[in-house]
Amino acid sequence: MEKVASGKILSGWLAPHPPHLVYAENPRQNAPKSRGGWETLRHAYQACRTSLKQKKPDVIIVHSPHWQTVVGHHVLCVPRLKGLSVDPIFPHLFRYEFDLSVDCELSRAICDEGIATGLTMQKMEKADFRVDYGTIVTLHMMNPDWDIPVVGISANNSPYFYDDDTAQDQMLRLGEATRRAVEKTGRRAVLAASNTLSHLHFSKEPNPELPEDMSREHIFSQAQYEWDMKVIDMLREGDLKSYFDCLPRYMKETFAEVKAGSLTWMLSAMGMPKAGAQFHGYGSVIGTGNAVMEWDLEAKS
Ligand code: 2X7
Ligand code: FE2
Repeated sequence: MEKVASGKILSGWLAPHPPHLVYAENPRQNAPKSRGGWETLRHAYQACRTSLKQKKPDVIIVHSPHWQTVVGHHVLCVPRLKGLSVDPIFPHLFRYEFDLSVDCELSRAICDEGIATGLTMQKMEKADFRVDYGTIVTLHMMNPDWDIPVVGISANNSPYFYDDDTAQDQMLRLGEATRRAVEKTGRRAVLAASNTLSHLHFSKEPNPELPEDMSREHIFSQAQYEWDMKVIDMLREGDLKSYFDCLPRYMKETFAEVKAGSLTWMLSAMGMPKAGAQFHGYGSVIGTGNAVMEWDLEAKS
């Protein structure tokens, strides 16, 4: 896809990936079947589906915590990827036949821009690569028609062995590199930060006979719930300073999955928007806290 006009990021979504959401929806691609469940989150994703139909972006770019890479940030760079993706913890809920188109020109541009800013970057060019469930669940929940090309970016774990600040700083730079790549390639892009919020969870399924038993689903602790509400409020108000100030404590006290960097990457790519995010829904999945939220960069303030 060759374009010369300056591209832009149209919107960004906090788009969590518990495999339970796909399981509950019973799409043809997923082998396990359910009686439903987790409706508040699934209904929240409906807003994203409607928005994508209206905006018709050229590409969705997703950063996933479950594609973990040790040496640098990797970017999917195979035009068509097909195969079976299985959640290693919840194989009884998620065995999904994926078939996705990758915008490789944009992938290459993100790699080049990342390298130019001093990041270690790698193009993932293995034709039979098995795409992680985080990438797939987020993309399925956003666009079950799979009719928009995608770019997937990995979560580089190594900086965290050094410290959280270094890791988050890399995500800020990766976000800026992503924005420059979108602009230079002329793409109209939608971003997805594939992150759960608070992430302490039950170590056993409350009802193994019926994983979708909603009478047994609840947040892990009141403290975790209060943290999530505080963070959601900051994001709704566009108070990113307070958010980044409390991020180290939030990550430590709730094991928040934003530690993987997806949300930091997305906020940076969007230029740290002053306008608040729109909140579409919150729900717990096996005790974790999950919110679907939207930054519509085209909305009139
Ligand atoms: O990866 C996940 C997650 N982030 C949250 C909840 C349940 C399962 O998987
Ligand atoms: Fe996760």
